[in-house]
Amino acid sequence: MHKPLSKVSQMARRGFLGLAGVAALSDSLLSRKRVVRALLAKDSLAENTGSSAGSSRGLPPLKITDVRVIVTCPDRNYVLVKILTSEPGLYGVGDATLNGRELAVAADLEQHIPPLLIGRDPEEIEDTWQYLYRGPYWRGGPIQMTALAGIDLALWDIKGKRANMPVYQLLGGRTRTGALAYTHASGGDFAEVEDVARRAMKRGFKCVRAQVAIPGLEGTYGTPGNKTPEAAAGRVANMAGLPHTEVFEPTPYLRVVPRLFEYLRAKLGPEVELLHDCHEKLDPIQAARLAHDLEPYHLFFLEDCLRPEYKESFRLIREHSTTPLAMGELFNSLWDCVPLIKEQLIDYIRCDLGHIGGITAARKVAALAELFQVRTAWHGPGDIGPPTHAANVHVDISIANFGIQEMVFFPDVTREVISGGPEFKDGYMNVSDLPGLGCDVNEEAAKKYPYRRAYLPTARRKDGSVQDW
Ligand code: CS2
Ligand code: MG
Repeated sequence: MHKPLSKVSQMARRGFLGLAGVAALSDSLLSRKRVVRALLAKDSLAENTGSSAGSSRGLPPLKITDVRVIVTCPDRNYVLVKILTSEPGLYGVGDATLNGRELAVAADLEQHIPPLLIGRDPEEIEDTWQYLYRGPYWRGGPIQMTALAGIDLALWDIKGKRANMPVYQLLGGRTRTGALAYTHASGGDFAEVEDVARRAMKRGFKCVRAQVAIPGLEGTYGTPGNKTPEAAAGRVANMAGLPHTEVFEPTPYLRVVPRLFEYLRAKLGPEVELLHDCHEKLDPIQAARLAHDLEPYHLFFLEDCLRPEYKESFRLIREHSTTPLAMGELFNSLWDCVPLIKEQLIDYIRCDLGHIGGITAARKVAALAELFQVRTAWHGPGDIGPPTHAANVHVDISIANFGIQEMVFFPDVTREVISGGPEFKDGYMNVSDLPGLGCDVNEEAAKKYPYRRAYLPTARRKDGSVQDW
């Protein structure tokens, strides 16, 4: 039976419990303070070191005050990020467009990322990159890396504006007067490809990527659909915001493509640089055969012969051909690039800055590639926005191992919403000397063009089985 305590010991116990309570309370307060301090630490590493990037130039510490996501569809869907700061009028613009999954990236940028960024010092780009890449624990993948890329581009834009320098100057300054560019020449037949290529050459292009429709196959990547009922059905599917399915068979493709380049070399001569995108369609031995059969036509590079999951199989292509190889637009992580670069199984790394984590990631890929004499050929199609194209060129003109830059011309309706971006002249691309990336977004204009659901095409073999598009 429990002996009742004397008055004194009851008071002593109450005192002790009180003390213990206070200690616990202060302890939890302490730990809570510690938590809050840790949380606040996100404010900026700088504050903890007493030197922020700004303070060294007598500027007040800078904080991110808002992350705005703009989803718009002038000619096609784009997802843009605008990071606002505590300095009135100072903001950064980034691009986070992932074709066919735009809203998934927008949700990440609207729901999950802002609470992690607001209050941080936007000048701490590398720390923010590491925090957003490793912080979520679940890392990588096209959705997160596209969202991270959008943030990264906007932060480099802010740093350039605050330093009153174009981003390429922050990256070490110019290594070249411009970035050699290539554009697309696609056609329903050889003559049409020749015609489009000639027009591009007249426009100043020294390098042209050639893609041709394969007779008997409904829709081949990179070519205008032909006039068959299936093609019409495909266009209807698109209008309904559903993926259109093309049909692909390797045999006719492997027969026709070498003949296309034989034809183009005969018509266009030896000077023009020619490229081709296999678009991840072939099995290893088919890719080895194609690379071998294309050797006589001296391609600048043959792109994405294999699916990104099969890096090992590039060895087989190397064993059978000296055609230069490019790979990488489907890579979402720096680490995806390592084996192909380290073993020099490719000659051009073709990452998409918009899907691998932005400028911070790209300059690391470029640095690794330089060590193994692999050159860059960043992805530059029409379904990533002008800010990513600008970032491509800022990196291109500030690295030693630049190779070539894919480019497209954006229609006026897109330029109404997203201004700036790299310019093309006499075969080369360049960026302006405006501070930052040199792009801006017109939010009012963006509102005029609401998002429209759309998908990339898919592909199947004639036996109905799934094939890479
Ligand atoms: C292509 C792209 O330009 C290229 O190299 O691979 O156009 C690609 O098909 C699209 O970006 C897919 O979204
Ligand atoms: Mg490609």
